Amino acid sequence: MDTNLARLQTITSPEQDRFADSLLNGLRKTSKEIACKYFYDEAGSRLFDAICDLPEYYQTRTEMTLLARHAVEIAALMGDGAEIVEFGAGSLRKIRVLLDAAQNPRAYTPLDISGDYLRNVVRSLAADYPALTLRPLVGDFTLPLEIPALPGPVRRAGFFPGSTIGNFKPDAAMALLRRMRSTLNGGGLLIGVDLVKDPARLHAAYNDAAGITALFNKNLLIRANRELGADFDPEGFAHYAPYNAAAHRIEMYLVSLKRQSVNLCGQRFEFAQGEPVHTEDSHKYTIESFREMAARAGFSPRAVWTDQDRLFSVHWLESR
Ligand code: AVI
Repeated sequence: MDTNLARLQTITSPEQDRFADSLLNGLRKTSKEIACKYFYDEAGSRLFDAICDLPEYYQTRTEMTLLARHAVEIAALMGDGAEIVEFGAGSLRKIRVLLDAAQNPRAYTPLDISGDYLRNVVRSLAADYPALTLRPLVGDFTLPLEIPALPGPVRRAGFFPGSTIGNFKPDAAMALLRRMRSTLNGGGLLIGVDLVKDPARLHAAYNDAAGITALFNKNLLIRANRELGADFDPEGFAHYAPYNAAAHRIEMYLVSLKRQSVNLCGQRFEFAQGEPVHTEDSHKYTIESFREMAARAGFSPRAVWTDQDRLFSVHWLESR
């Protein structure tokens, strides 16, 4: 038992919605949809880690390089003795480079929707950083959440890497930034944002040759079968992820390959041949368009770092 590792705590929101309700509602719509936050059960989180290592998926390695290159400057902006709060912690790979540079961090508080996955990844972090207080929280950061305060006045620094902000429609992204700002209590936010670029490059990143993104997409159906007793045939759906240039976003779908019906929680859903089920949007920004949105959400955009090819950006936003 690592003494620096607090017990996994679940913080729920009154608005908590369940996979079953969300899926039933989404499949009842005229244009069927499944919310992308349900990608991340344990298997989905592992598939996402595999996506991050794909040659076509430039985001993760580009962001890692930016974080490593600017870690000292970032640590200074976060400040001495800050509590670092990571929203949607995932594999915790990126935080290590910041923790190595951080100035006496008071605590590291990773928040993730997948409790099983978080439990495993925080263990190895606790062993590698024995002097660091770790407070893993299971919760859905897309909903209003109260993060328990540490004793004493502690400045919070938020960390939201990976361009997860892109998975929200612009209005929802702005609302999320506003909520993060209030969670951070006056502290700043370090956020990774994928940039608008050559559509061919974007298309390749979401249609990898090894088919891992397709497995990640279809895992939603496998999860529904396992957790909710549904009878989706994952082979009866195709992964489809075009780039919508006018809306600056990748759109991801599962397209029914045949006319079929699926049973879910005592209800039957019909799928026409060729019918799409929308599963994800991944919006891309320019540096300017993202800074404008952050400003409208109540942040003062300060430093921004990008790579030579302008593939990805990392922003430091101060609370106003
Ligand atoms: C988590 N999120 C930022 C990823 C993205 O690129 O939008 C999820 C993903 N979907 C397919 N590949 C990766």
